[in-house]
Amino acid sequence: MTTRIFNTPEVQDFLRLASGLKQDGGNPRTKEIIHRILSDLFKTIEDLNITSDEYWAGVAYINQLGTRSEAGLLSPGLGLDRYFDMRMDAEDAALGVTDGTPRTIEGPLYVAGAPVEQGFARLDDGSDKQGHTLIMHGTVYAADGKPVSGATVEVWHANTKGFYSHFDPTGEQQPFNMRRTIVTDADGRYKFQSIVPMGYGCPPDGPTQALLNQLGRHGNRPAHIHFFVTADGHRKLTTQINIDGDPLVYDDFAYATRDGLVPPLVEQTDEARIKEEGLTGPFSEIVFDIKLSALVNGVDNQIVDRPRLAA
Ligand code: MBD
Ligand code: FE
Repeated sequence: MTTRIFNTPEVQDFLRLASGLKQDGGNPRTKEIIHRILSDLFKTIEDLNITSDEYWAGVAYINQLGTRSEAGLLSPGLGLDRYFDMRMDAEDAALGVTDGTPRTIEGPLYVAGAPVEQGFARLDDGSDKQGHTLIMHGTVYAADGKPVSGATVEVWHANTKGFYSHFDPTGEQQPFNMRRTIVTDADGRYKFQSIVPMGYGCPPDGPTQALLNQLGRHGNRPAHIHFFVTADGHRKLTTQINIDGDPLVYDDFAYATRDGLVPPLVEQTDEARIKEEGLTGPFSEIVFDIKLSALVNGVDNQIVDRPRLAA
């Protein structure tokens, strides 16, 4: 079928009608966005000759995404989260903001309300018997290069099955396992003990993985640790570090790997070092300093407000 109707006055008028643009009331921004997306969709249907069967499969797919709460998972999988980061990076470049630890995506698995600790925290509760001890620490620096005392370092990561507390399909983890908020000490330092996480995989029977399969793509992330870092006078940093050596470090389905975010993972076997940390056996160590960026004209011009789980 080669019928082309998209550019007719009738269809263009219909798009304005369906988007509420022909009447008062409602929200002008919503109307603008819906008009654009609906127009692009109508045009796509015409250009690609989308069949009714394909269209209704898509409608059912959206329902499945909702039922499984996977919209926030498909989003990074299709690179949209990364695209928002690219746009913020470009905005920074245009403003001449170049310093600071690189941002990377938040992902869908943050939970607000983790226990707050001063300077040091133990993140895991010892229940993951496959876990290899991890010690990670560093200094949070201000935009002027000075250490920041009292900065807030929120950390969250997965266990050795790649599962996060509050989202663990096995139900095995206690609330806030491997989630803490650490306040930097007088010298701007944070430190935690946990276990080395393993990579995350999309639920194999879920709609995100189903679409990735259609694209011939995998749905796995390299092992990583998430951070939000906040301090007075600075923009909130959203970032992650990858566990060096993970085979997927440069093959992340969520495209979150960035230069500067793959610190070395050093295996410590020296008895004195083990004792110094109060441990009983070898451990992995990551040293990672964080540099924040200053507010822009007194405000955090890139703060992201999104619905987040709070427990
Ligand atoms: C994750 O742990 C994650 O960080 C992202 C971005 C997507 C899925 C799972
Ligand atoms: Fe994650």
